[in-house]
Order: sequence, then C-alpha cells, then structure tokens
Amino acid sequence: MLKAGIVGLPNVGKSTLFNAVTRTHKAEAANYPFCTIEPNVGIVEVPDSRLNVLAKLVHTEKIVPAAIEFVDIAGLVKGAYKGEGLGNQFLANIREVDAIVQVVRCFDDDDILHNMGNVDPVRDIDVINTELLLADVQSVEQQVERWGKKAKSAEKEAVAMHHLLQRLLEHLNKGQPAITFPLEEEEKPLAKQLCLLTQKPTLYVCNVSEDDLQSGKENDYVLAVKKHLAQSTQAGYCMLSARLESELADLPSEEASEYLASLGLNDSGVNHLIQSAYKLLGLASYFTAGVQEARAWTFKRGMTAPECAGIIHTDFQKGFIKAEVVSYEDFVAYGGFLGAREKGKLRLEGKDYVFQEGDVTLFKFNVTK
Ligand SMILES: Nc1nc2c(ncn2[C@@H]2O[C@H](COP(=O)(O)OP(=O)(O)OP(=O)(O)O)[C@@H](O)[C@H]2O)c(=O)[nH]1
Ligand SMILES: [Mg+2]
Repeated sequence: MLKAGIVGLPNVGKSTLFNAVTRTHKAEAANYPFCTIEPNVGIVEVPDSRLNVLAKLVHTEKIVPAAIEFVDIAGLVKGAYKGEGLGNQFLANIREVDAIVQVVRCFDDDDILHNMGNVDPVRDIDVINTELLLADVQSVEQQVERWGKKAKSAEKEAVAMHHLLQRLLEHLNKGQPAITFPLEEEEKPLAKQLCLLTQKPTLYVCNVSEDDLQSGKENDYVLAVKKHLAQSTQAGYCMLSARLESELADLPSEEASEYLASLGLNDSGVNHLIQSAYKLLGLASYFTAGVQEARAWTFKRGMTAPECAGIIHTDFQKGFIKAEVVSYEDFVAYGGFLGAREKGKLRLEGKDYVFQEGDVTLFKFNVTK
C-alpha cells in the first residue's frame, strides 16, 4: 500500500490534518511545538462514488475502496539535518514514505504559536526543503565514499552506483532536489535504493482559516505558495482548513454534507487532498465487480495487464492469459459485463494492454504450480 508522510514545521496543523484524514482522534493535536514525537499511522480509504454504482449493478453489498496509508510525522526545524530538535530521528521516519504531504501554515491566529515568529509560507517551505536537501547531501556524501571503495573492484553495479552518486551530489550541491535529476533508465532502480528525501513527490497543503475557505478566494499566503511552486516540477498543492476538516470528520456523513453546503462548499478538503495525492503520484484505479464485492485497485499509470493482475495476486500475473476489459462508462451504460459483451464493448486484452483509469475487468489466468 502506498504510504504518504505528513511533514512540516512544528505546530502548523499536521496532527489536526492527520486526524481529519483518518477520521480519528488518534494523534494528539495541541498548541505547542513538538506535540508529536512518535509517528502516528492510519489507513485511509480513497473515496470513489463509482464503486456504489458498480455495487448496485452487480448486486453486491460489499464495497472495498482503494486505500492509502498516512503517517503523521513530528515537526522539523532549522538544523534538523544536523540533529536539531531530534531531526535525525524524524528525517528517518520520512525516508520510509512514498510521497510527502507538506503542511504549510496559511492562516493568521495570534493564539497559535508559529515556530519562526510569523506566518510566511514560502519561507517555511524553503526551511523544510532545505533540511531535506541537506540531509540528502549528507547521506550521498557518505555513500560516495562507501561505493567508491567498492567500485575499485570494478564490479559493475558498484561502478554504476558510484558514478550516479557523484553526479547526484553535484546536482544536490546546486540546491536542486533529487527528483529533478535526469536519471538514465537503468539508473532508476539504483536511485530507488538510495531512499532520498528530495526524490519523493510532494503535495503542499495550504492550511487556511475557515473564513478564507468560505470566501472561496485564495488568500495572499496561498497565492504566494502557488507562485513559488509554479517554478518547481512534480509538486502539487491543495487548500483546506485542517481545523474545519477535523470537525467534519466527527459528524455523521449526512450532517457533514449539510454543514459543508451551509458553508457554500461542495466537497470536503480531505477528499480533494486524497484525490490530489493520487494524481500527483500518477496513480489510477481499476475495478473488479462481482456478486462477492465491488472493489477498486490502485495501479501506476502505464502498467500492463499482467502487472495489474499481479496487484491482486502474484499468481494472477504469473499465470496471466488475458483480461476482459470494459470502461466504467460502458459498464454502466450497458448494465454490466453481459450487456457490454452484447454490444461488443467488452474487449479481450492481452499481455501488452496498458490499463486505463476506470477499467472494469475480469482476469483469465492459469494457476501455476
Ligand atoms: N486557527 C487554526 N488553528 C489550527 C488549524 N489547524 C491547526 N490549528 C491549531 O494549531 C495547533 C497545532 O496543531 P497540531 O495539529 O498539533 O500541529 P502539528 O503540526 O501536528 O504540531 P507538532 O506535532 O507539534 O509538530 C492546535 O492548537 C490546532 O488546534 C487551523 O486550520 N486554524
Ligand atoms: Mg503533531
């Protein structure tokens, strides 16, 4: 399962957001820095209204949405890479995630202490990203030395790794995050092994006040963040109020919708956040639907039919024969697999077929021994 880490300065609303996303009160959220020390972990379902439609069509009660794991991590401060404020420990927590959700304070509230003295989201983003970058420089420097020794043996992988590390170090030393480094195809698995912090795609969450959200306008802080991010690649942003979201999470879903509507909003910021994270990571969903369950499966765009089958079970991938595929729209329009087959909309796809968002599928496979 995909893992997203909630990162940011202390006291910006990370735990409040975590509680809202996971609809729990698992994380303690309070008005003092370093309230969180040990990471909080929670699993979040990816909301998808298409699953309800599918479940009705195939007459099943059971719906299994896709899921993402969220980790609420302690706040980082300037000097974290050198161990300030337990920085080393917190950075190690970030190494383990696939994507970063960076919470940025974009609300005024004199009662809520700001670790840097005043609200300035662009500076805050720079502080966090600088720490991540310096931690990567430190880690790559150490590895250059280690792999340099190994490379003397002329062993192929060691030479390739050493070569990559040297170029990466040069890139990082220019202040560039690892994610913008142009990797050769064969270097991709090597780079993955390095678990660099600045290689992870980042979604910036602008935490705004409830009033700003209601007005529907992006406040000056958010506009500044947007402008700042326009220059960087592979980063997305969204805007929400962590405090409002955590209140919504406490309400039954109908009341939550009514409350949202009374504020002039049509969807919760958390739903938007999860969907944005999905998009940023290049993820999509395909469905399986039968009497047992209607279920969404997460795949990376570009994955082929056998790879997608492997997400359900490795045996499906090994013994893959073909996939019967119909788009969600056609499945709904023709009332299910049978109707779609009659209209010639159910396709038989082989090994090279690249799955598309919303494909509804049935895999055919041999059980291999
Ligand atoms: N006004 C306002 N206050 C908020 C908002 N989000 C969080 N807060 C408050 O800010 C304080 C800190 O929130 P936390 O969620 O504990 O922050 P954190 O980033 O997890 O803090 P650390 O774990 O200490 O790094 C709490 O008192 C929250 O109620 C918001 O959207 N608006
Ligand atoms: Mg916290």
